[in-house]
Amino acid sequence: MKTTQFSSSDRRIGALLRHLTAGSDSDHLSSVYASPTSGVTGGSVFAHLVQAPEDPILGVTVAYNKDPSPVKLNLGVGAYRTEEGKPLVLNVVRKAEQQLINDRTRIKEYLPIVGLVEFNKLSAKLILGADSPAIRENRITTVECLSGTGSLRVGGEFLAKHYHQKTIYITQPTWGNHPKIFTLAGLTVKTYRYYDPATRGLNFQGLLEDLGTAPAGSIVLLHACAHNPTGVDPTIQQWEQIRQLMRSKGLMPFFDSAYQGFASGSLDTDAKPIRMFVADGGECLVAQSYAKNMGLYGERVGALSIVCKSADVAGRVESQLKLVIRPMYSSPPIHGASIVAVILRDKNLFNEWTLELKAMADRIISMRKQLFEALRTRGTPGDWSHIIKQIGMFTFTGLNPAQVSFMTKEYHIYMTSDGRISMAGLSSKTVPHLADAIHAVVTKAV
Ligand code: PLA
Repeated sequence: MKTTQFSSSDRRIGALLRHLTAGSDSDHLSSVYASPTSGVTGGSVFAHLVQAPEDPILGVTVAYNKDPSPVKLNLGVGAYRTEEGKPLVLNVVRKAEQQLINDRTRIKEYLPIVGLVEFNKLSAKLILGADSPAIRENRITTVECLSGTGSLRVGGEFLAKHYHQKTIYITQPTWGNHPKIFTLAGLTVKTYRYYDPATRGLNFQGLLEDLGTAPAGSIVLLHACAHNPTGVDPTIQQWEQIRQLMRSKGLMPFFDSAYQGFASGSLDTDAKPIRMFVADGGECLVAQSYAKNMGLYGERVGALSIVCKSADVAGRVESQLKLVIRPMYSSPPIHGASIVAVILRDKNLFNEWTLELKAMADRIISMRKQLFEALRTRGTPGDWSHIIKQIGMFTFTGLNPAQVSFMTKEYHIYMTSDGRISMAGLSSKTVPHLADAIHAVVTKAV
């Protein structure tokens, strides 16, 4: 056991205390204050901690914010920006918030553990379709969670506690937070082949082989659309083959739907792969996020749905989900879910939302075309057609970490070190700057 050493400053503080508390039991007090665990005078009990690295994605914004350059450009985090480079609050969101503010009957009581019940119902309908057999047969449970991340974490912990297989297969590569979320949830994380750097497309053969050899019952994480970071999605025919293979081996699908509407501009088209799996009557999990498609990033609003075989099972699953949620954060926040519910329940607002969503998706697609054209005009060596072929928020450029770091240093362009750029962060004004940087870096052979 370590003995307590009194430093000279400890002694000085002890003397001061004796002076201030003259006549009381000051010796007792001074020893309490000098205790190494008190944190007042001794060394910190956290002194052994090393400085943790910044998050590979969110840390890009930290570095960007420190850069004083007027031409700096943040293409790191997947956050939508307007042509003026500004964050966007959707018009329908403003209208919904106004409605909420005008309603004087609204209160701020705790939500139930499962969140806002109307939001949950509407979210299930949005992702599975209004005519979904699972909804009709009442064999689905949906709980409001803290955006996509929270939904994945709650789903992961639920599976770790109650599902017979503890291994989850994630795509290689994937969103950097996936392995951390599922490992901390108590699952074992393995990868399956997904992206082929040579073709900058899907390694479909590798995917089928890896899922084909995964132990029966394993959990498989599937990006519903707009795969992050590659922007490469299977075709509908390929999804059908994946579905057949997974169902034949009893693999459990866990969909991450963080970009519904952002890939094609249509909410229904982007949800198709999920609906194919639900239509076959099998079970699956779906994590939904409203961060991107409603621009509700900071509201942290999302949902976890578990499609079961019967209403009876779904009810018991929900009871167990509550046991996962209650000690984690007790119950979810009310504001974001209320905004979503107002928009999804009102036909006019819903239609207006789909138009705004389509406009965001179209702007991203137009950025792809502009960047591709800008590189072509510059005669930049290499095949850049993947910029227009890839889908969703990101382009996986193929630039290596040294090239990325050159572009950051010389051009003040910030992106993740794997060469992923957020197309949603670009505008017509900034495309030439990015194209100049890419041209320079590939012709300089960094
Ligand atoms: N799943 C995928 C595939 C994602 O890309 C993201 C966000 C999430 C889930 C979680 O989003 P949410 O919790 O905010 O709903 N990915 C971002 C942001 C956009 C991030 O890293 O947190 C990204 O830049 O990759």
